[in-house]
Amino acid sequence: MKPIFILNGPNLNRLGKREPEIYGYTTLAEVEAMCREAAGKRPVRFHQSNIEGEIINWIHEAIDDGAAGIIINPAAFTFTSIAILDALKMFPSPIIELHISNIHRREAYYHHSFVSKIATAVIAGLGPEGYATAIQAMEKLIKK
Ligand code: CA2
Repeated sequence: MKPIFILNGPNLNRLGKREPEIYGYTTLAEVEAMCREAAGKRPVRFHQSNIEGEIINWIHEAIDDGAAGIIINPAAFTFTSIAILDALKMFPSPIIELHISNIHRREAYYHHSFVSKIATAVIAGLGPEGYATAIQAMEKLIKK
């Protein structure tokens, strides 16, 4: 069974330790465990980096390994990175852009996503549980 990649951008390694009123108390390790449980038999490659190039390299890996889908929370790179957008354009299978918070309720600089230009679907505002929702939605997209 082909894997899904779950990619997380800068500062998300600090999840659960800062601004819990926005992001909740769940840590990224707990999010990863939740994802593996939600995915069942589907292999999950779960990564986080504060470095843009590492995220791009994992997107290339997903392309080369024929991944079934990518769920990506690009964090601040959402609003800045044409390089991540370009890498995602080369991925032929479903892409879900995910945000823990509802970025559209926040400051204006969180409103324009480059990644949304290529994403199959966008999930925002469901808190850390949004990752499990994204995995369920991804399975449906893969079966289409
Ligand atoms: O809501 C999200 O998932 C975000 O992608 C998180 C990003 C933010 O730049 C996006 O606008 C929305 C950044 C997360 C900041 O990292 C934190 C980590 C732990 C606790 C608080 C913030």
